Amino acid sequence: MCPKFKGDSEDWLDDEGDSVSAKARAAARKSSHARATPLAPEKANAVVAEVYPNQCRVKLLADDRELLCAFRRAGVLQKGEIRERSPVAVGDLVFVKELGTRHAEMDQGLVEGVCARSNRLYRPAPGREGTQIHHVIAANMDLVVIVASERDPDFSPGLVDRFLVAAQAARIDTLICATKCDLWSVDSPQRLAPPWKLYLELGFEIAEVSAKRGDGVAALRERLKGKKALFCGHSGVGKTSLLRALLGTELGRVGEVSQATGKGRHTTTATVLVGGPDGSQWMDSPGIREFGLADIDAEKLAEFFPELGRAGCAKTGCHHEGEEGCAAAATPRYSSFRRILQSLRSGEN
Ligand SMILES: Nc1nc2c(ncn2[C@@H]2O[C@H](COP(=O)(O)OP(=O)(O)O)[C@@H](O)[C@H]2O)c(=O)[nH]1
Ligand SMILES: [Mg+2]
Ligand SMILES: [Zn+2]
Repeated sequence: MCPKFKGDSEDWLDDEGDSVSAKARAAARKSSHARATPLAPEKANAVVAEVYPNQCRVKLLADDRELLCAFRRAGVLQKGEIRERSPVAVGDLVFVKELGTRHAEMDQGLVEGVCARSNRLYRPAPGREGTQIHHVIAANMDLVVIVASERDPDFSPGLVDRFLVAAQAARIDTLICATKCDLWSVDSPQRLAPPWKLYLELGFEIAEVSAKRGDGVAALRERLKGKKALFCGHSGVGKTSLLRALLGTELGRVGEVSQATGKGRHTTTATVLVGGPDGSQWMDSPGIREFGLADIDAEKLAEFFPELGRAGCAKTGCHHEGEEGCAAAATPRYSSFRRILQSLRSGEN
């Protein structure tokens, strides 16, 4: 038996054919939603490495072998009010069956079930007919590596704070990676300079690296060993270069596999699990502008900015929202806080 590998639709549910009425499709979707039950994580035999329309590439946990898989509908549809754009996301643990056939130079398989996740990060995306769907960037992470450069491109504090809030809200550890340190002036100890000084003082972990010169790469490799880590940040900050430096030559394979399936484009527009030593699962992502913060209650946002509370006005019941005499207004991340708060209130997320 060979799975049907279908076209280029962005939405895997779009493949149901025009002859079926919209009503019937909706009913089918509803009933299949009700059927799906996530598997226990110990049932997994593979991890999702890359997602294409209607299929995905997985790595078998036993021997790292890769399979190109289609989805068994009943096995992958998940419960939930907001649909996800794909039936699986990179980092998902899955149970797959090998089919004993080959396509585009890869052995084929079928995803029969998806395991319950420990966490996920997603981006809200527009669905059909004005609905909202979730585009899951990655699932099951131990660590979010927030990659940022001081210049080329310039440091973007708002983006780093957004990533920090989203990861902390999803209860995932964070590491800020200060890249391109070869561009810093040799004479000044830049580690203690802004913007890094601020984050160090707030208690965040910072790794200083240069993919180009190799500074900090061995220490970072050690820190990330065995971890499921998502690399994220503004495009151009050096995520892919850093992963290449951490992995040596292994990263070259990513593009090749994608070309084989005719989906080369996707390596730059979606997350890819690139592997790593000793069972590490390192994931490269495209330049993500934001993670979904929709699950965060606006009233609770200040918890992710503990320095606001420490500024001295909280005792008086101040919400740090522009009140007269608010001491928190002088803290460095105050404008980030206000901007994120505003976007939560306006429902932009
Ligand atoms: N000077 C310097 N340039 C770097 C370094 N790392 C990456 N770059 C350059 O920054 C640009 C963007 O790198 P890339 O890895 O594609 O960034 P990504 O978009 O975050 O994946 C490329 O031109 C790289 O050569 C570094 O450590 N030092
Ligand atoms: Mg990149
Ligand atoms: Zn205040």
